[in-house]
Amino acid sequence: MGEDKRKAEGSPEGGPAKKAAPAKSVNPKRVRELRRGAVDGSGPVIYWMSRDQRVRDNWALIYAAQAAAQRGVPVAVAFNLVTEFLGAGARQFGFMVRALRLMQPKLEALNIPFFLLKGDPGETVPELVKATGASLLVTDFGPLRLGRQWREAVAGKLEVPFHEVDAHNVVPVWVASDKREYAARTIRPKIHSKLPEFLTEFPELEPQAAWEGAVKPEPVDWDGLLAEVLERGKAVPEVQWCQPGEDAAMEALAGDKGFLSKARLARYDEKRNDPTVPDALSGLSPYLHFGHLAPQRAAIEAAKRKSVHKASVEGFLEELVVRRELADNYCFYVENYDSLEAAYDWARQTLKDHRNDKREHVYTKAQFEAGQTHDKLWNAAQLEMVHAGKMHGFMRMYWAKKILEWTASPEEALELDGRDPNGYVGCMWSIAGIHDQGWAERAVFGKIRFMNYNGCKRKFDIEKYVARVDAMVRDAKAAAKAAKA
Ligand code: FO1
Repeated sequence: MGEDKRKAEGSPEGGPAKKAAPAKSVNPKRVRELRRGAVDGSGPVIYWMSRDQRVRDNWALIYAAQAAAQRGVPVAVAFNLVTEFLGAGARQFGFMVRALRLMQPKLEALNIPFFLLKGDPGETVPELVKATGASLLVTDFGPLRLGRQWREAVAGKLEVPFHEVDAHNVVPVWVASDKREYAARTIRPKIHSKLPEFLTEFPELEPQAAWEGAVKPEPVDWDGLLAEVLERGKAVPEVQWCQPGEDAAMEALAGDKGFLSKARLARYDEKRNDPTVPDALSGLSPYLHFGHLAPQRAAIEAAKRKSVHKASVEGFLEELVVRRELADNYCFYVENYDSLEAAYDWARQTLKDHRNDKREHVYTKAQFEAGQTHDKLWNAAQLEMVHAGKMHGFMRMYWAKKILEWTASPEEALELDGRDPNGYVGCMWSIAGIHDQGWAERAVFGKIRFMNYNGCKRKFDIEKYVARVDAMVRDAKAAAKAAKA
């Protein structure tokens, strides 16, 4: 999150390990047994990919490949496409399926067949394990409820061992801390102390033993599949500014115009809370969310530039590692992470005390969605989200705070979208004080930290931001019209 949060909690000292030593094998602390048992038999290993949709820098795939190599058996990757995922539509499914399509030949070049499954993973994954006679199922870890339910359903139907690998966090979530952490200041030293062990270079994947199983993947009709997913929630179309896949992700990180290029990294420290400077931010969120980029790769590459851009690199690593992993910690240890019940007592009490305060403005969900409030700054943030598929990090905080202010109840304000631990934590920080502290009491917000228009005005040029979004919306509409014609 933004500068305000950091100021409240003190700025990070130090940083991750300066030098990333290459790891030969996967640290066993990254792995948990979801279904126990000895791995035996000559069946292949299957990696059910879900959160970490990439070939390179993927501890779950490396683990599956190593387990296979130890016994001289082949390894395959399976991805299960669901019909519904937490309100995702054409924009998200399109991005994801396009990247899967780019990934398939990369896997095949390593002799790793790719199975695209469709439907309920609780059915399709155990069926594949059975049909291929697999001796081990591996998956990647994610803290969200839905993914956990999928894994539980799969584990309940298996007769072979099932291992989960945290391929997303630099320090595996269960190693970083064994409990819900109160705030960044409590998890930060725990993460930093474990970085020398975990922030290591990834080994490269070697070509695998040839797949000799009788069950071979069916060819994927990618065009058909894409057409199918683009029908979902098509009112929100795909975005053009962000190309899917792991190569595009590496380019966005370390390419000539990437985030770690000199000019951009130099801007990050001073300008990341100024929404009028769009490319001061990393722009890596979609790649991190879909696992096209390993946060650990981003951390390794950023750390290499620390001697030149110390403040920017430290600030980025704080967001990328400490804040991101705090979000996973929260969703992992808090059952009802998306409900007000997850707030601390002080926050619940203060919201209760102010439940009946008069709201100066109350908007419906439709008014919010269409960006039709009285506040041009808020509307611009909303329209940036709708048309560009992203919202500046600083504006996210303002956006969520105002929803708390302008809805009838905090429960209603929480009905925001989020398909990522970061999204849930962002909303819960803004509305329910998660990972924050109490502030001076005021109407509606109670002791929840307040943000207002005038505060933004002091920080950046609101007119410039609104004009930038207006121009972007005009371009996006013109492009959509041209695409239809
Ligand atoms: N993961 C899957 O394994 N299958 C899907 O069909 C799928 C769709 C999807 C759509 C939008 C989105 O934002 C993420 C999506 N994911 C999907 C990835 C998902 O974030 C992770 O699998 C989570 O870890 C599951 O809880």
